[in-house]
Amino acid sequence: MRYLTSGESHGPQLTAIIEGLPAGLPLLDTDINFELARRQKGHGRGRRMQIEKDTVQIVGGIRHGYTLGSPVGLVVENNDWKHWTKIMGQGPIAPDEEEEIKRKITRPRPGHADLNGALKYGHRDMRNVLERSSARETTVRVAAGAVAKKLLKELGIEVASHVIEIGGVTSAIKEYESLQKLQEITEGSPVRCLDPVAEKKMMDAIDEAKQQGDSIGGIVEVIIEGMPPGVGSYVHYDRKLDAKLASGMMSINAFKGVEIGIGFEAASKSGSEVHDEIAWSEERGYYRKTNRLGGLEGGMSTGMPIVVRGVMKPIPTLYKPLQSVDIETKEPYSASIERSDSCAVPAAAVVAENVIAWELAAAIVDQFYSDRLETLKETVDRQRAFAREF
Ligand code: EPS
Repeated sequence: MRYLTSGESHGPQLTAIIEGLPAGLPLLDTDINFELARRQKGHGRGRRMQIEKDTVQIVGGIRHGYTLGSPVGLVVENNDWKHWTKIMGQGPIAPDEEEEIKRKITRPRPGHADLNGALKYGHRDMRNVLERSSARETTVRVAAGAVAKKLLKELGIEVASHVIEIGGVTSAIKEYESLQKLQEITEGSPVRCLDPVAEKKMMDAIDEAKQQGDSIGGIVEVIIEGMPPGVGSYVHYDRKLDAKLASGMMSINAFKGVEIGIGFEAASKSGSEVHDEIAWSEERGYYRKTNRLGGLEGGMSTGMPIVVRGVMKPIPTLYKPLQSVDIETKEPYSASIERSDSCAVPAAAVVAENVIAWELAAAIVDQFYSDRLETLKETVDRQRAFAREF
Protein backbone atom coordinates (compact mmCIF):
# COMPACT_ATOMS: atom_id res chain seq x y z
CA MET A 1 0.00 0.00 0.00
CA ARG A 2 1.34 3.44 -0.81
CA TYR A 3 0.24 7.00 -1.37
CA LEU A 4 1.53 10.15 -2.96
CA THR A 5 0.59 13.71 -2.07
CA SER A 6 0.63 16.87 -4.13
CA GLY A 7 -0.08 20.50 -3.35
CA GLU A 8 1.39 23.72 -2.00
CA SER A 9 0.41 25.46 1.23
CA HIS A 10 -1.26 28.41 -0.56
CA GLY A 11 -2.10 26.62 -3.79
CA PRO A 12 -5.63 25.56 -4.73
CA GLN A 13 -5.71 22.17 -3.02
CA LEU A 14 -3.91 19.25 -1.46
CA THR A 15 -4.32 15.88 -3.09
CA ALA A 16 -3.54 12.29 -2.05
CA ILE A 17 -3.82 9.16 -4.13
CA ILE A 18 -3.84 5.91 -2.19
CA GLU A 19 -3.10 2.66 -3.93
CA GLY A 20 -3.47 -0.90 -2.62
CA LEU A 21 -6.44 -0.68 -0.26
CA PRO A 22 -8.58 -3.81 -0.20
CA ALA A 23 -12.09 -3.57 -1.65
CA GLY A 24 -15.04 -3.53 0.71
CA LEU A 25 -13.68 -1.13 3.35
CA PRO A 26 -16.55 1.07 4.58
CA LEU A 27 -15.41 4.67 4.18
CA LEU A 28 -17.25 7.99 4.38
CA ASP A 29 -15.94 11.53 4.07
CA THR A 30 -17.07 12.07 7.68
CA ASP A 31 -14.50 9.46 8.85
CA ILE A 32 -11.76 11.60 7.31
CA ASN A 33 -13.25 14.98 8.29
CA PHE A 34 -13.27 13.89 11.91
CA GLU A 35 -9.47 13.49 11.85
CA LEU A 36 -8.96 16.69 9.83
CA ALA A 37 -10.90 18.71 12.43
CA ARG A 38 -8.82 17.18 15.24
CA ARG A 39 -5.62 18.26 13.49
CA GLN A 40 -6.79 21.87 13.22
CA LYS A 41 -7.21 22.30 16.96
CA GLY A 42 -4.68 23.03 19.68
CA HIS A 43 -3.45 25.97 21.71
CA GLY A 44 -0.65 27.80 19.94
CA ARG A 45 -1.94 27.72 16.37
CA GLY A 46 -1.69 30.87 14.24
CA ARG A 47 -4.31 32.76 12.20
CA ARG A 48 -4.26 30.34 9.27
CA MET A 49 -6.35 27.81 11.17
CA GLN A 50 -9.19 30.35 11.39
CA ILE A 51 -9.15 30.64 7.60
CA GLU A 52 -9.20 26.90 6.90
CA LYS A 53 -12.10 24.53 7.63
CA ASP A 54 -10.49 21.37 6.29
CA THR A 55 -12.92 18.95 4.68
CA VAL A 56 -12.20 16.18 2.22
CA GLN A 57 -13.69 15.44 -1.16
CA ILE A 58 -13.40 11.79 -2.11
CA VAL A 59 -12.76 11.88 -5.86
CA GLY A 60 -12.08 8.25 -6.67
CA GLY A 61 -12.03 4.65 -5.50
CA ILE A 62 -15.22 4.72 -3.42
CA ARG A 63 -18.79 3.90 -4.36
CA HIS A 64 -21.84 3.81 -2.09
CA GLY A 65 -19.67 4.03 1.01
CA TYR A 66 -17.17 1.25 0.22
CA THR A 67 -13.71 1.08 -1.36
CA LEU A 68 -13.68 -0.49 -4.81
CA GLY A 69 -10.07 -1.69 -4.89
CA SER A 70 -9.13 1.08 -7.30
CA PRO A 71 -6.91 4.01 -6.18
CA VAL A 72 -8.63 6.29 -3.66
CA GLY A 73 -8.34 9.99 -4.51
CA LEU A 74 -8.65 12.58 -1.75
CA VAL A 75 -8.77 16.36 -2.15
CA VAL A 76 -8.67 19.05 0.54
CA GLU A 77 -9.08 22.58 -0.79
CA ASN A 78 -7.10 25.48 0.68
CA ASN A 79 -9.55 28.27 1.57
CA ASP A 80 -6.60 30.66 1.71
CA TRP A 81 -5.94 30.08 -2.01
CA LYS A 82 -8.38 32.84 -2.92
CA HIS A 83 -5.98 35.35 -1.34
CA TRP A 84 -3.00 33.89 -3.21
CA THR A 85 -4.23 33.33 -6.76
CA LYS A 86 -1.71 35.81 -8.14
CA ILE A 87 1.34 34.99 -6.02
CA MET A 88 0.70 31.25 -6.44
CA GLY A 89 -0.82 31.33 -9.92
CA GLN A 90 0.13 28.52 -12.30
CA GLY A 91 0.54 30.71 -15.39
CA PRO A 92 3.62 32.79 -16.23
CA ILE A 93 3.92 36.25 -14.63
CA ALA A 94 2.77 38.94 -17.05
CA PRO A 95 5.33 41.74 -17.62
CA ASP A 96 3.00 44.34 -16.07
CA GLU A 97 2.21 42.37 -12.91
CA GLU A 98 2.63 44.23 -9.66
CA GLU A 99 5.98 44.18 -7.89
CA GLU A 100 4.34 42.34 -4.97
CA ILE A 101 3.80 39.23 -7.09
CA LYS A 102 7.39 39.21 -8.27
CA ARG A 103 8.82 39.82 -4.77
CA LYS A 104 11.18 36.97 -4.01
CA ILE A 105 11.92 35.37 -0.65
CA THR A 106 15.69 35.50 -0.40
CA ARG A 107 16.39 35.36 3.36
CA PRO A 108 16.27 31.70 4.45
CA ARG A 109 14.95 30.85 7.91
CA PRO A 110 17.45 28.88 10.02
CA GLY A 111 16.02 25.41 10.73
CA HIS A 112 13.59 25.48 7.79
CA ALA A 113 13.93 23.78 4.40
CA ASP A 114 14.41 27.17 2.67
CA LEU A 115 18.16 27.19 1.98
CA ASN A 116 18.72 23.46 1.43
CA GLY A 117 15.69 23.31 -0.85
CA ALA A 118 16.95 26.29 -2.84
CA LEU A 119 20.38 24.67 -3.19
CA LYS A 120 18.77 21.39 -4.26
CA TYR A 121 16.42 22.75 -6.93
CA GLY A 122 18.17 26.00 -7.77
CA HIS A 123 15.22 28.18 -6.70
CA ARG A 124 16.26 31.80 -6.26
CA ASP A 125 12.78 32.55 -4.85
CA MET A 126 12.52 30.42 -1.74
CA ARG A 127 8.72 30.59 -1.81
CA ASN A 128 9.14 27.72 -4.27
CA VAL A 129 10.55 25.70 -1.37
CA LEU A 130 8.54 26.87 1.62
CA GLU A 131 5.18 26.37 -0.05
CA ARG A 132 5.73 22.63 -0.22
CA SER A 133 7.87 22.17 2.90
CA SER A 134 5.11 23.83 4.96
CA ALA A 135 3.40 21.58 7.48
CA ARG A 136 0.19 22.34 5.60
CA GLU A 137 0.96 19.11 3.74
CA THR A 138 0.25 17.17 6.94
CA THR A 139 -3.45 17.90 6.27
CA VAL A 140 -3.62 15.42 3.44
CA ARG A 141 -1.30 12.99 5.19
CA VAL A 142 -3.86 12.94 8.01
CA ALA A 143 -6.58 12.32 5.39
CA ALA A 144 -4.64 9.28 4.12
CA GLY A 145 -3.94 8.20 7.70
CA ALA A 146 -7.64 8.44 8.53
CA VAL A 147 -8.32 5.86 5.80
CA ALA A 148 -5.63 3.61 7.32
CA LYS A 149 -7.13 4.13 10.77
CA LYS A 150 -10.50 3.01 9.45
CA LEU A 151 -8.92 -0.15 8.06
CA LEU A 152 -7.18 -0.84 11.38
CA LYS A 153 -10.46 -0.36 13.24
CA GLU A 154 -12.08 -2.99 11.03
CA LEU A 155 -9.22 -5.31 12.03
CA GLY A 156 -9.72 -4.59 15.75
CA ILE A 157 -6.72 -2.23 16.11
CA GLU A 158 -7.05 1.14 17.87
CA VAL A 159 -4.66 4.09 17.65
CA ALA A 160 -4.52 7.03 20.08
CA SER A 161 -2.06 9.70 21.17
CA HIS A 162 -1.28 12.26 23.84
CA VAL A 163 1.16 15.09 24.37
CA ILE A 164 3.69 14.34 27.08
CA GLU A 165 5.87 17.45 26.92
CA ILE A 166 5.73 21.03 25.63
CA GLY A 167 8.53 23.56 26.08
CA GLY A 168 10.08 21.65 29.00
CA VAL A 169 6.76 21.12 30.85
CA THR A 170 6.18 17.38 31.30
CA SER A 171 2.95 15.50 31.90
CA ALA A 172 3.13 13.69 35.24
CA ILE A 173 0.33 11.30 34.24
CA LYS A 174 1.70 8.36 32.28
CA GLU A 175 -1.01 5.81 33.13
CA TYR A 176 -4.47 5.61 31.59
CA GLU A 177 -7.48 3.45 32.35
CA SER A 178 -8.12 2.51 28.72
CA LEU A 179 -7.38 3.93 25.27
CA GLN A 180 -10.97 5.14 25.10
CA LYS A 181 -10.58 7.05 28.37
CA LEU A 182 -7.27 8.51 27.16
CA GLN A 183 -9.00 9.73 24.00
CA GLU A 184 -11.87 11.26 25.96
CA ILE A 185 -9.50 13.27 28.16
CA THR A 186 -7.13 14.40 25.41
CA GLU A 187 -10.00 15.47 23.11
CA GLY A 188 -11.07 17.87 25.87
CA SER A 189 -7.58 19.29 26.39
CA PRO A 190 -6.36 22.31 24.35
CA VAL A 191 -2.88 20.74 24.36
CA ARG A 192 -3.99 17.06 24.21
CA CYS A 193 -2.45 16.34 27.61
CA LEU A 194 -3.68 13.88 30.25
CA ASP A 195 -2.36 15.96 33.15
CA PRO A 196 -4.50 19.05 33.94
CA VAL A 197 -1.72 20.70 35.97
CA ALA A 198 0.84 20.30 33.17
CA GLU A 199 -1.82 21.35 30.63
CA LYS A 200 -2.13 24.78 32.24
CA LYS A 201 1.66 25.20 32.42
CA MET A 202 2.04 24.11 28.78
CA MET A 203 -0.51 26.71 27.69
CA ASP A 204 1.30 29.39 29.71
CA ALA A 205 4.61 28.36 28.10
CA ILE A 206 3.04 28.66 24.63
CA ASP A 207 1.59 32.11 25.44
CA GLU A 208 4.94 33.23 26.78
CA ALA A 209 6.76 32.03 23.64
CA LYS A 210 4.22 33.79 21.43
CA GLN A 211 4.63 37.01 23.33
CA GLN A 212 8.41 36.75 22.93
CA GLY A 213 8.08 36.20 19.17
CA ASP A 214 9.48 32.71 19.74
CA SER A 215 8.28 29.11 19.31
CA ILE A 216 8.43 25.91 21.38
CA GLY A 217 8.40 22.18 20.64
CA GLY A 218 7.58 19.03 22.57
CA ILE A 219 7.03 15.28 22.65
CA VAL A 220 4.01 13.26 21.51
CA GLU A 221 3.26 9.63 22.27
CA VAL A 222 1.24 7.30 20.05
CA ILE A 223 -0.24 4.09 21.46
CA ILE A 224 -1.67 1.22 19.44
CA GLU A 225 -3.68 -1.64 20.89
CA GLY A 226 -4.83 -4.82 19.22
CA MET A 227 -1.89 -5.54 16.88
CA PRO A 228 -1.54 -9.25 16.16
CA PRO A 229 1.93 -10.62 17.04
CA GLY A 230 4.48 -11.24 14.32
CA VAL A 231 3.77 -8.25 12.06
CA GLY A 232 7.00 -6.93 10.55
CA SER A 233 10.16 -8.92 10.01
CA TYR A 234 13.44 -9.99 11.57
CA VAL A 235 14.48 -11.33 8.18
CA HIS A 236 14.62 -8.19 6.05
CA TYR A 237 15.92 -4.81 7.19
CA ASP A 238 13.35 -2.97 5.10
CA ARG A 239 10.39 -4.87 6.54
CA LYS A 240 11.19 -4.26 10.21
CA LEU A 241 8.10 -2.69 11.74
CA ASP A 242 10.00 -0.54 14.24
CA ALA A 243 12.10 0.88 11.39
CA LYS A 244 8.93 1.75 9.47
CA LEU A 245 7.37 3.46 12.48
CA ALA A 246 10.57 5.43 13.11
CA SER A 247 10.73 6.45 9.47
CA GLY A 248 7.06 7.50 9.47
CA MET A 249 7.49 9.55 12.63
CA MET A 250 10.66 11.23 11.32
CA SER A 251 8.89 12.13 8.09
CA ILE A 252 6.59 14.53 9.95
CA ASN A 253 7.66 18.16 9.55
CA ALA A 254 9.96 19.37 12.36
CA PHE A 255 10.36 15.93 14.01
CA LYS A 256 13.90 15.28 15.23
CA GLY A 257 13.78 12.01 17.15
CA VAL A 258 11.85 8.82 17.87
CA GLU A 259 11.69 6.44 20.82
CA ILE A 260 9.97 3.08 21.10
CA GLY A 261 8.96 1.85 24.56
CA ILE A 262 11.42 3.17 27.15
CA GLY A 263 13.60 4.26 24.22
CA PHE A 264 16.76 6.16 25.18
CA GLU A 265 16.29 5.21 28.85
CA ALA A 266 17.43 1.70 27.91
CA ALA A 267 21.00 2.98 27.56
CA SER A 268 21.43 3.39 31.31
CA LYS A 269 19.63 0.22 32.41
CA SER A 270 20.76 -3.40 32.59
CA GLY A 271 19.24 -6.14 30.46
CA SER A 272 17.17 -7.47 33.36
CA GLU A 273 15.65 -4.02 33.81
CA VAL A 274 14.83 -3.60 30.14
CA HIS A 275 13.54 -6.87 28.68
CA ASP A 276 9.96 -7.93 29.29
CA GLU A 277 9.44 -11.39 30.79
CA ILE A 278 7.29 -13.76 28.76
CA ALA A 279 4.21 -15.41 30.24
CA TRP A 280 1.33 -17.54 28.92
CA SER A 281 -2.32 -17.90 29.91
CA GLU A 282 -5.26 -19.75 28.38
CA GLU A 283 -7.08 -16.49 27.81
CA ARG A 284 -4.26 -14.32 26.42
CA GLY A 285 -1.83 -16.86 25.00
CA TYR A 286 1.74 -15.49 25.15
CA TYR A 287 2.13 -12.05 26.68
CA ARG A 288 4.80 -9.91 28.33
CA LYS A 289 4.59 -9.15 32.06
CA THR A 290 5.78 -5.58 31.35
CA ASN A 291 5.93 -3.56 28.13
CA ARG A 292 9.20 -1.66 28.34
CA LEU A 293 10.06 -2.52 24.75
CA GLY A 294 6.84 -0.88 23.57
CA GLY A 295 5.27 -3.82 21.76
CA LEU A 296 8.18 -4.46 19.39
CA GLU A 297 10.95 -7.06 19.54
CA GLY A 298 13.18 -8.18 16.67
CA GLY A 299 11.49 -5.83 14.20
CA MET A 300 8.07 -7.45 14.83
CA SER A 301 4.99 -6.72 16.90
CA THR A 302 4.70 -8.73 20.13
CA GLY A 303 0.93 -8.29 20.49
CA MET A 304 1.45 -5.93 23.44
CA PRO A 305 0.49 -2.26 22.98
CA ILE A 306 2.86 -0.44 20.64
CA VAL A 307 4.23 2.75 22.21
CA VAL A 308 6.12 5.20 20.02
CA ARG A 309 7.14 8.75 20.82
CA GLY A 310 8.35 11.56 18.61
CA VAL A 311 10.05 14.84 19.45
CA MET A 312 9.13 17.98 17.54
CA LYS A 313 11.56 20.87 17.47
CA PRO A 314 10.25 24.43 17.89
CA ILE A 315 8.84 25.73 14.57
CA PRO A 316 11.64 27.61 12.77
CA THR A 317 9.52 30.57 11.64
CA LEU A 318 10.11 33.18 14.33
CA TYR A 319 8.48 36.59 14.65
CA LYS A 320 11.74 37.58 16.35
CA PRO A 321 13.90 36.11 13.57
CA LEU A 322 17.41 34.70 13.84
CA GLN A 323 20.30 35.93 11.75
CA SER A 324 20.60 34.68 8.20
CA VAL A 325 22.15 35.68 4.89
CA ASP A 326 20.34 37.21 1.93
CA ILE A 327 21.07 34.93 -1.03
CA GLU A 328 20.93 37.87 -3.47
CA THR A 329 23.39 40.19 -1.71
CA LYS A 330 25.16 37.67 0.59
CA GLU A 331 24.74 40.32 3.32
CA PRO A 332 23.73 39.26 6.84
CA TYR A 333 20.04 39.88 7.50
CA SER A 334 17.25 38.81 9.82
CA ALA A 335 15.50 35.76 8.34
CA SER A 336 12.17 36.21 6.54
CA ILE A 337 9.11 36.42 8.75
CA GLU A 338 6.20 34.30 7.58
CA ARG A 339 2.89 33.91 9.38
CA SER A 340 3.21 30.81 11.56
CA ASP A 341 2.22 28.95 14.72
CA SER A 342 4.05 29.42 18.02
CA CYS A 343 3.49 25.75 18.90
CA ALA A 344 1.95 22.98 16.80
CA VAL A 345 2.71 20.04 19.12
CA PRO A 346 -0.98 19.24 19.89
CA ALA A 347 -1.73 19.13 16.15
CA ALA A 348 1.43 17.09 15.60
CA ALA A 349 0.06 14.44 17.98
CA VAL A 350 -2.89 13.96 15.63
CA VAL A 351 -0.54 13.90 12.63
CA ALA A 352 1.69 11.31 14.36
CA GLU A 353 -1.33 9.17 15.20
CA ASN A 354 -2.45 9.09 11.58
CA VAL A 355 1.04 8.65 10.12
CA ILE A 356 1.69 5.71 12.45
CA ALA A 357 -1.74 4.28 11.57
CA TRP A 358 -0.71 4.40 7.91
CA GLU A 359 2.56 2.54 8.57
CA LEU A 360 0.79 -0.18 10.55
CA ALA A 361 -2.00 -0.61 8.01
CA ALA A 362 0.52 -0.75 5.17
CA ALA A 363 2.61 -3.37 7.02
CA ILE A 364 -0.49 -5.50 7.64
CA VAL A 365 -1.72 -5.24 4.05
CA ASP A 366 1.77 -6.10 2.74
CA GLN A 367 2.07 -9.12 5.02
CA PHE A 368 -1.47 -10.54 4.89
CA TYR A 369 -2.35 -9.30 1.43
CA SER A 370 -5.86 -9.73 0.15
CA ASP A 371 -7.88 -7.88 -2.48
CA ARG A 372 -10.93 -8.07 -0.21
CA LEU A 373 -11.38 -6.71 3.31
CA GLU A 374 -13.34 -9.77 4.37
CA THR A 375 -10.49 -12.18 3.62
CA LEU A 376 -7.90 -9.78 5.03
CA LYS A 377 -9.87 -9.81 8.31
CA GLU A 378 -10.00 -13.60 8.28
CA THR A 379 -6.23 -13.86 7.74
CA VAL A 380 -5.45 -11.40 10.53
CA ASP A 381 -7.84 -13.21 12.90
CA ARG A 382 -6.25 -16.52 11.93
CA GLN A 383 -2.85 -15.13 12.88
CA ARG A 384 -4.24 -14.05 16.27
CA ALA A 385 -5.80 -17.51 16.86
CA PHE A 386 -2.60 -19.23 15.72
CA ALA A 387 -0.52 -17.20 18.19
CA ARG A 388 -2.96 -17.98 21.02
CA GLU A 389 -2.87 -21.71 20.35
CA PHE A 390 0.79 -22.04 19.42
C1 EPS B 1 3.31 26.72 8.28
C2 EPS B 1 2.92 28.05 8.36
C3 EPS B 1 1.51 28.44 8.64
C4 EPS B 1 0.83 27.31 9.38
C5 EPS B 1 0.99 26.10 8.51
C6 EPS B 1 2.39 25.62 8.57
O1 EPS B 1 0.76 28.63 7.46
P1 EPS B 1 0.62 30.07 6.80
O2 EPS B 1 1.95 30.33 6.18
O3 EPS B 1 -0.48 29.99 5.78
O4 EPS B 1 0.27 31.01 7.92
O5 EPS B 1 -0.51 27.62 9.65
O6 EPS B 1 0.14 25.08 8.90
C7 EPS B 1 -0.98 24.90 8.18
C8 EPS B 1 -1.41 25.70 7.23
C9 EPS B 1 -1.70 23.71 8.58
O7 EPS B 1 -2.74 23.40 7.98
O8 EPS B 1 -1.23 23.03 9.54
C10 EPS B 1 4.68 26.36 7.88
O9 EPS B 1 5.41 27.22 7.43
O10 EPS B 1 5.08 25.17 8.01
